[in-house]
Amino acid sequence: MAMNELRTQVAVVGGGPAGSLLAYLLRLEGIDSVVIERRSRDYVLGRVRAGVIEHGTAQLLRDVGLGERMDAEGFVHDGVNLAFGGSLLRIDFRGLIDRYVVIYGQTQLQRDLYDALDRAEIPLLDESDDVTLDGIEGTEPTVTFRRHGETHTIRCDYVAGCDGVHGVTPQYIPGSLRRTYERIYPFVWVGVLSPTPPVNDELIYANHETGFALCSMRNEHLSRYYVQGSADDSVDDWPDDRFWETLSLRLPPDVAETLVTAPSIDKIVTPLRSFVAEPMSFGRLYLAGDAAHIVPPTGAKGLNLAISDVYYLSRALAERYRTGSEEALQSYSDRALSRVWKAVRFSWWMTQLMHRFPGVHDDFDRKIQRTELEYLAGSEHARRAMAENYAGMPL
Ligand code: FAS
Ligand code: PHB
Repeated sequence: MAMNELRTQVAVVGGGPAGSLLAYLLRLEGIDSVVIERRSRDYVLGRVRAGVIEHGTAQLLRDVGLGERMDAEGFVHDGVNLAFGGSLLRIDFRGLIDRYVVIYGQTQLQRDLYDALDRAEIPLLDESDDVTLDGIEGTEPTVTFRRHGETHTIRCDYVAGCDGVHGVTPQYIPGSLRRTYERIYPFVWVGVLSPTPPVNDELIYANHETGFALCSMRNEHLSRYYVQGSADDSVDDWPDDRFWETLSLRLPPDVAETLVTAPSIDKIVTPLRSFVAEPMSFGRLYLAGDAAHIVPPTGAKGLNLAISDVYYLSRALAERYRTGSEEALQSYSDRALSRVWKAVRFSWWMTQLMHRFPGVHDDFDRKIQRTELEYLAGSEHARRAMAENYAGMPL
């Protein structure tokens, strides 16, 4: 591809799940795009992040031809478990609302997405730095960036800001228009990937007096575990021994006794916060995914929201190119935010329900937490509400 001066219909900044899926969905609509990614392809493919694909998201991926490896390698889960008071409470998605989730790592999905871009010959310009936008209030915005020592400019009709939590595109929404909403949680998640069989065949979210824990997995030989840590913790504060001891303490005894441990093969410390920036569009710039909103991973929503955003955006762009109407583009932000806020609420609710809030929660708060869990245990309606949020609200 002759570089320096490029022309495409949609310039996509960011080659994570949002950007790469958007480019692929646009191609299915006959719309050309170019993906500009700061990191190397291998770096992006090496990131270990989310693990839960919502019912509707899984169906969307199948509908657009991206479900084959997910269905071959992913695990359909009909429910999830909450651990408190030494036992498990199962939330039965299938029995309550006839839905399920698929356990399939974001790492694997990202691989599928990059393979799809390659098959469709959609340019993924990785290792692109210093991205700047211009002309987003006009009809031919540009994206300028440096790649392999040269400066390039892409002229386009629209720019999609899919550059995540540290992205540059959100700054092109004028501060006078931008409203942000944030909640920072006073703790972190310490995440471990271990070459061990999962302790349970479904996920376990544990509320314990010493803190939260989560048991997830990637396959029958690879487990993904998290424990709540202090807000100022770093990976160095969590040697494997401490991690396994804390996880084991926070699980019901009959579960903990079957826990298989091994040296971790990946370890991260990730802060938890809720963040939404409105609006998600300005001029010819449209934001999607973490570039516009962040949720604590407690509700397993971050990846799924990135996918629903680009589903709406791709359909709005398709309508524009098919009919000339910009109506769907004009309502994109409101439509995406309506679903975003429902996921933000649920992620906040799950986080409030399952964690200890040092220096914030008092005895009253802890009694409310326990009562909420016991209400779930005693009310099918309450479990149905949780099931429909966890398995995913309709697209
Ligand atoms: P991403 O951040 O995935 O992708 C943005 C891309 O843009 C990145 O590849 C980045 O390199 C690139 N980029 C950034 N700035 C750029 C620039 N200036 N120019 C070009 N490219 C640029 N979600 C869950 O549901 N469960 C989890 O357990 C979970 N764990 C997470 C752990 C971590 C450490 C992080 C950061 C996120 C986690 N998430 C989790 C959320 C995560 O899955 C996101 O929701 C998901 O990756 C969102 O996808 P994108 O919006 O594409 O953003
Ligand atoms: C994961 O498997 O990484 C995972 C699962 C559920 C969550 C968060 C992360 O809520």
